[in-house]
Amino acid sequence: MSNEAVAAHAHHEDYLAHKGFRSWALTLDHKRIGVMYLFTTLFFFLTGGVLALLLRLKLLTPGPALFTDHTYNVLFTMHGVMMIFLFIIPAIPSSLGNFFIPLLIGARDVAFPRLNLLSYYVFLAGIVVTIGSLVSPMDTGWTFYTPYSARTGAAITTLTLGLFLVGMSSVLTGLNFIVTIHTLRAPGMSWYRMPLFIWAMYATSVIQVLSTPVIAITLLLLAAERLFGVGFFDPAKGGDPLLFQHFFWFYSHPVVYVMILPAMGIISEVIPVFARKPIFGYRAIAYSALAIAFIGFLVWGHHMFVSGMSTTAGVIFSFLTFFVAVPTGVKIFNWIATLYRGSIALDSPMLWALAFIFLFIIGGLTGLFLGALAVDVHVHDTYFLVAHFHYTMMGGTVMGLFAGLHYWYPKISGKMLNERLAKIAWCLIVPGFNITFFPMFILGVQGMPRRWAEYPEKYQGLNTLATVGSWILAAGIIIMFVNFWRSLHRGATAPANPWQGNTLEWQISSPPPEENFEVIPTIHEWPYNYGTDRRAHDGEHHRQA
Ligand code: HEM
Ligand SMILES: [Cu+2]
Repeated sequence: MSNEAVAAHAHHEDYLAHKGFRSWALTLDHKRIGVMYLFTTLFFFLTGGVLALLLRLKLLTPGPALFTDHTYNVLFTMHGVMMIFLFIIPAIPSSLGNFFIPLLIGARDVAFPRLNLLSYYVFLAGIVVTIGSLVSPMDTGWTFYTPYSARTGAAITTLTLGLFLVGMSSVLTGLNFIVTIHTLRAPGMSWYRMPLFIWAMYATSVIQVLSTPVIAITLLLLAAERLFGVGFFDPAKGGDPLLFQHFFWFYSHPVVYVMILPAMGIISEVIPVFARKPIFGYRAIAYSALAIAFIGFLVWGHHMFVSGMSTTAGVIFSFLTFFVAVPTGVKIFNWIATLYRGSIALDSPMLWALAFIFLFIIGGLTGLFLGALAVDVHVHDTYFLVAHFHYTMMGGTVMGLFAGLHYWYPKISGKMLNERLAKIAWCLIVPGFNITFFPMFILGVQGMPRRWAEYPEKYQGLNTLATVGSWILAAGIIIMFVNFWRSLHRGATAPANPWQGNTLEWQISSPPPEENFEVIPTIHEWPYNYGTDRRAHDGEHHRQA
């Protein structure tokens, strides 16, 4: 479009202006599709959370209570399946990624808007089929290990089809993002001028595209085994159960980085804005995302130390696992170096970013314990693992998501959140989280196995503490969602740039216009020049960027 044509189009409305079901259901606007993903994934966060509270309620006391052991198995499986496949894997990429990738690179939409909408409907179809498998609910845990999963009467075949569709949606979205980032960056936005959230989403998309087909095929093989009795994994039929675990973790380990990298991307955006300092070590942060994505493909065997894999393989996987810690440590070091001597504003997005750093350090370091072959043999399948993955997934990814939601809420909704409510929620969630999950490290070292519906008396104290913690955590989450909801109607009108950010999304109105940019901006510098006079230092920026 010529500039005049854009100007003629200039009085366009914001992207929320059109109302009505059809305008949403048939939209090709990446922002609306992002919002639809946001509602869908947050719905499963809350539903999975209710299941978690039920699990914890049952574990309040050691003996039989509330429901049967089989029901407990079904509940933790559903909790895991919902949290992993329907919430945490898609949450940040498909909602905030969809909404913000085009805005941050100065594009009017993603490369393939129709494919984007299709991805959403494939995701929905996958959800419907997955939930449909509840007619005969699965009790295998979210990892569906064979041979049990090949034999159980639960509706595993239905579930595999559902997750196959969810995975397909994820591949389509990943492809769309990769092409978008390659082809639609605004003029002047070289790779080293891209915001770090884009680098993170790029690395994430690569993992999604390369690893998801592996789980898709694994699920198909499992379905074929159940439907036609082919012996891939069941030793009774000549199959190999270890093969299933190799396939499963070849996907599922890289996927933990699909969960965490986007959150790290958000943290890299929030910290420089609220510390008013240029991000420290931009290139190191950017490359470490790619390094994490790459090394992530080499370490799947650390989930299988006690599976009967050879000792040599165990030692090699253990050794390689420690390499992932290096780029992760680089990122954490750089965030802390950015904070150092910054002029720090403790607005809610920053509070969530700090919670992320604190909790993720605990999650990451305990991951090294688990990666050490000898230690893992002791704590394998105990509550130590449960504590570790909740610290990384909830303490890491979910806190990163909360940081992103508080940071970008004004842009998405056009309204400001209530800061007081946001802080009250933070003051409940962060301690509540620690009270819930820290005792589990101790329980694990003491030897309490995971997935037990009942436990010996000696574990009661810490279990009761954890359950009480889950109530505090839940109270905080309810307050946070009340804030999200209330601010939609009652929040103050958001200015274009409430946090004085330099990235492109803040240079347009809140909520953004339908076409994002009236004129596609030309980029002259990287977006992290905080605390300096932008124009006076222009020459320097060019060298930095
Ligand atoms: C309110 C917060 C939460 C509480 C109280 C909670 C509690 C629990 C409990 C009691 C279990 C069963 C542990 C076992 O016996 O192995 C569990 C398992 C699990 N949780 Fe959570 N959880 C919460 C949030 C999350 C989140 C946010 C995620 C990921 C995004 C998550 C992912 C998982 C997974 C993957 C399992 C393993 C399920 C399985 O063993 O098949 N949880 N959780
Ligand atoms: Cu792993």
